[in-house]
Amino acid sequence: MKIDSIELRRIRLPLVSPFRTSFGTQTEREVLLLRVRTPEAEGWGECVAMSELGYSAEYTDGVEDVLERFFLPDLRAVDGLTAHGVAPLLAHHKGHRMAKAALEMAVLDAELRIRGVSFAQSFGALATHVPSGVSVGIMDSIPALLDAVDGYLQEGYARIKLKVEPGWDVEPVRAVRERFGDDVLLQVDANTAYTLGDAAQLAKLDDFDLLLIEQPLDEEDILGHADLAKKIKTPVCLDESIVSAHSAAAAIRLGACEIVNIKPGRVGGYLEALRIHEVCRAHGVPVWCGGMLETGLGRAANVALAALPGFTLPGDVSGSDRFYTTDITAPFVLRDGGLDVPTGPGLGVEPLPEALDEMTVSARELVL
Ligand code: OSB
Ligand code: MG
Repeated sequence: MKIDSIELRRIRLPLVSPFRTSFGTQTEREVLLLRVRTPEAEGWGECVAMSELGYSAEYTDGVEDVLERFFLPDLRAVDGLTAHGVAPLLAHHKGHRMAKAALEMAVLDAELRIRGVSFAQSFGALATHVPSGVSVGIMDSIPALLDAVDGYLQEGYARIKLKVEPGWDVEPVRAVRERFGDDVLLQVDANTAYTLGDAAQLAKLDDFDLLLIEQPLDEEDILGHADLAKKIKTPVCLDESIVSAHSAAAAIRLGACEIVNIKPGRVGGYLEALRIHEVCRAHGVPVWCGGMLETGLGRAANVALAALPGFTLPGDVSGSDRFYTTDITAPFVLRDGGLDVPTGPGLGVEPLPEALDEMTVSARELVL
């Protein structure tokens, strides 16, 4: 496939309500979109990097710099690029998986649109509908949290994930269990806010029959997670620590996780995400699809991934209105507690020009 140019477009979307995690509070999402233009089709990529460094070492301005300074010359030097060729082409550049993932996604979208194949088809995903979980931020009070959870349960969400941090863990979990009962699928996400010294506190969560605790310790602390797993009953799930199929295999072997949150943008792209899914399936490790407040573009691809058979737990694939009043694509709307898997070629969705323009902060074209 010949690429003529790549548009780098920054958009800004206000959040419907502040989203607080152990690493900070977001009130808006700035997203870097890539539009790969080829003679036959356009392809869209969405970068999951955030503007700041709370979740990852990558950040939006840095991604733009890496794309232009290091990846562009490689793209110019090659002709006939395919989605499967992106990772090998860029492998000599260390790290920067979020930048790589965004580029690969855009190339894959263009390629599949040309071939008339959907993301889900190309992944070998057979499910047509996937259950939706929702990630619920840290709140100012327990009543405010219970109101939020109540709203999501009324909407039909299949699973609730509570963001936790020291000082906001056992009490919110207890309150949600007391109010909504033991049947609610419930899990927590600490985004690295604890240390192994907090094991006794985290063990207090054992009473609440949680599906999992996500990334309690530092992202590099694989052995700490293995030790913690022996001290608590709640299954440990890794998010930030899983950056590749290699790291997933190592974490599983070391007993650091019983469950994996796969975020395509964090691991270098959907193709590496597929490899992680296979590694986990071979080990009998359940996986679920994480989210990074994606617009409809990234959401479409995540829903397709979540339709694979190893994704046996509901993912953070909520309706567009969980975060945004107006999405840049036709919104993903919750139906029967889940989302329909797009069936059209490529992502199966595209930005609505007016919405896209309205939210655009800047756009520039890198000519190949
Ligand atoms: O840790 O899963 C996380 C959002 C931003 C950064 C990190 C995380 C999250 C979420 C998922 O919890 C939000 C979503 O539904 O997209
Ligand atoms: Mg997480």
